[in-house]
Formats: sequence, C-alpha cells, structure tokens
Amino acid sequence: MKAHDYMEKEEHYGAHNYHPLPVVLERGEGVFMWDVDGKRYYDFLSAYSAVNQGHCHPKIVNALTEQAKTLTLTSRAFFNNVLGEYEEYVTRYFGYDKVLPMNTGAEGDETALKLCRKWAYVKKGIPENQAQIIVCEGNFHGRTITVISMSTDPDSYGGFGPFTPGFIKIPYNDINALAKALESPNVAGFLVEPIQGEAGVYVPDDGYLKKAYDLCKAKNVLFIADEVQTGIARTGKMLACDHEGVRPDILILGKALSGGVYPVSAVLANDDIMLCIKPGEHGSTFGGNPIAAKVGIAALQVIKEEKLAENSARLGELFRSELKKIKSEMIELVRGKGLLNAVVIRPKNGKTAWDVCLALRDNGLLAKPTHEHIIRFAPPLVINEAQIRESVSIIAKTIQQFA
Ligand code: IF1
Repeated sequence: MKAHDYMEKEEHYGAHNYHPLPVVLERGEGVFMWDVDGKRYYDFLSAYSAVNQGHCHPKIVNALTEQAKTLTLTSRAFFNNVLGEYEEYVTRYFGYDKVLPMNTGAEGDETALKLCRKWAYVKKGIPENQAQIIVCEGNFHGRTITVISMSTDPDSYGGFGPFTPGFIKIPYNDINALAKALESPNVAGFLVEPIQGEAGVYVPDDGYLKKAYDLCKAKNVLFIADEVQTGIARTGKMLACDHEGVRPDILILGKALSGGVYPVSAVLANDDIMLCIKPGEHGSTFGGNPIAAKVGIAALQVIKEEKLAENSARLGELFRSELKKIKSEMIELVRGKGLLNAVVIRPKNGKTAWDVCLALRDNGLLAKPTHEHIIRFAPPLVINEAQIRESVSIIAKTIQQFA
C-alpha cells in the first residue's frame, strides 16, 4: 500500500471527526517520525504534548512490555501488586496525599469536577445541586458532554446540547472577572489551564495564577489546574503552576504521564478533598491498571533522570529567540513557555498556516495549525540544541519560500 491508500482507507472506514495533515507515519524514535515511504520528520507536535519523553522511549516501552507479559488488567474489584507502588510514587513525586487514576485527560477533568462538587456538599456546605464551578473562555478540557458544557468554542459544543449546568464562564487572564464571579456564595471551584493550549498557546500575565489562587483561598474555593497539556516538564518546570509557586488543590494530569505509550491520567488532591469520594461513587474499568501503573512510574522517572524540565526551559528560550530572528511578514508573533510554543501566522497571498504546515512537512518537520492562523511548535523534550537549530533553519527556509 502507498500513502494514498492508507489515507483513503481511513477516509472510507473511519468517522470524519478529524482533518489530518496528509502524511502517513509508521515509526517513531526520540524526536523523529518516519512515514511509509521512509521519509524522516522532526515531530513538532509530540501528539499534543503526550510524547514529551520522545517516541518509543526504551525505558517506558520496556515497562509496558514486561508488565503486558505478566498481568494487564484486574479491574479495581481486586487489589494488584503494582498499583500501590505507582500511587506512592506519583503522590510523593507531586506532593499530594492521594491520587485517583483514570485513563484520558477528559476523564481526569470529569473526575476533578465530580470531586469538587462532592467536596462542596460534604465539606463546604453548599446546598445540594447548587454548586458552581468557574471556568475560562477559550478553555479546552476534552470532548465529553460535561466537558464541552464548559466550552465557549462552537466547534466543540455546537449541536451537542443539552448541556450540563453549573458553570460560570469568565474571560481568561482577567483577575477582576474572577474576583467578581467569586462573590457568588455557591462557587465550589475554579478550573483553569495554566497556559491555554487549544486557544493557541495563550500564556497569561505573570502573577495571574498566583493572584487567582489567593482569591480562591480567601473564598474557600478549590483551585483546580488542568495540567494535562502543560504538565510533566512541557513548559520548563515539572508543572506550569510551579512557575508561580502555586500548588493546586486539585491537579489533573494526562498525556505525558505515560510518555504517549498508553492512556494514563490522574487526579491528585489531599485527603480532606479526595476522601469525600467513597467506594462505589467513581471509577473506571481500566483506571490504575497494572500496565498503566508501571508505565506511569517509568515515564515520570525519565523526566527526572534526563532532566527534561531543564532542557525544555533552556531550549525553549533558544527556540523562541531564534524564531524571532526570522525576517518575514508572515510571522506576526512568537509566544510560549519552555517547549510549548506557537507562531501566529499572517496570511499572505491567500496562503495560511495550513499551507505553511504542508510546506514544513515537505521540508521534514511536522506541526499542526490551530484556529486557522496559529501553528503550535512543541517537540519532544529530549530534543538537543543542534536539533533545535536545524529545526529553526527548516522553519526559516519554509517561511521564506512564501516570500
Ligand atoms: C484531540 C487541542 C491540544 C487538553 C487539556 C484535557 C484534554 C486536553 C488541557 C483532554 C486534550 C487534545 C486532545 C486532542 C487535541 C488536543 C488539543 F488542540 F484540542 F486543544 F492538545 F491542544 N485538558 N487536548 O489539552 O485529554 O481526553 O484527549 O486525553 O484530538 O481532541 P484527552
């Protein structure tokens, strides 16, 4: 089969809920992926920041295959001999009393919302069914009905109503709007992405997260951070909240918690919050399964052993400063933190971010546009300085082709 045949098969038999860049990949290693014709590409998407540790990291793949040969799934009806080891490891790693393991990011967000509501009724004393959770315009937390009920993007929620009530939507990066929303007595939580990914890598003002956290504390409202995309060293610290010394009351992780080899997500909180959920009130068949547990430990070990947060911080600075040197009217803006970056493209002669991504592909670098005019650049964090420089020269050459 040729590339064209693979794409046609997906088009024919798969639901049309995606519009992929036309490239058919068959292998990955570190920062590179290869297509079915053997052409090599720099991966500058990292599966939306799931592959922070690099493609097919041997240590993580080994954890997966060894456990897969031994015991894959027990369900949570029984104990198993690796879940506790993982739970101890992940809670100490991030400094929380307890973890609730799930699989996908959206499930992590759903879990955090349920936990927050339960806490509101059991601990805060909000009247039953009255709890409100504040969320931000432009958010992206996943695809389930409740999660899209928080969305302000018609592509996400349009045609999928009726929606889950109980959310107050305020502008992102607007501390006054938060203060005002917090005046309502039935507010239980504030759910926020420390950097908005889908919105186009929108970095809030310095101090926003800290001020938001302090306002929440003053009102006995839970500060809930969705670090599914920004966490696990992506932005140059273990968590994006670490940049401001904020420790969320509820922390949601996913994606790179497995290095991209398996769906692993987690919700972390201290006992006063986490123990509000009792046996039988929440769970998942696959959540916390033995493979996920072993993979999670290995993926987190790799982050520390290979100093990927430090690498992300240093090479992120270099990447942005080199990109800013490219002389082209098509580059309107470069922004980001660590290796979570975006370039805002000014269309030229009808050529958009999509056309730039097609040309980048032809020149050996894969990236994906978001919102028509923004290109996200987020390579695996194992990238080195020479590779960053080569990638920048590919981007520069590509942009200059449009001159
Ligand atoms: C897709 C975006 C990124 C997330 C945050 C939860 C989830 C996500 C902050 C849900 C997922 C993904 C999903 C992916 C595209 C992607 C994305 F462009 F849509 F916004 F990364 F930027 N919280 N983000 O970013 O996690 O349930 O998918 O495991 O194809 O929908 P999930």
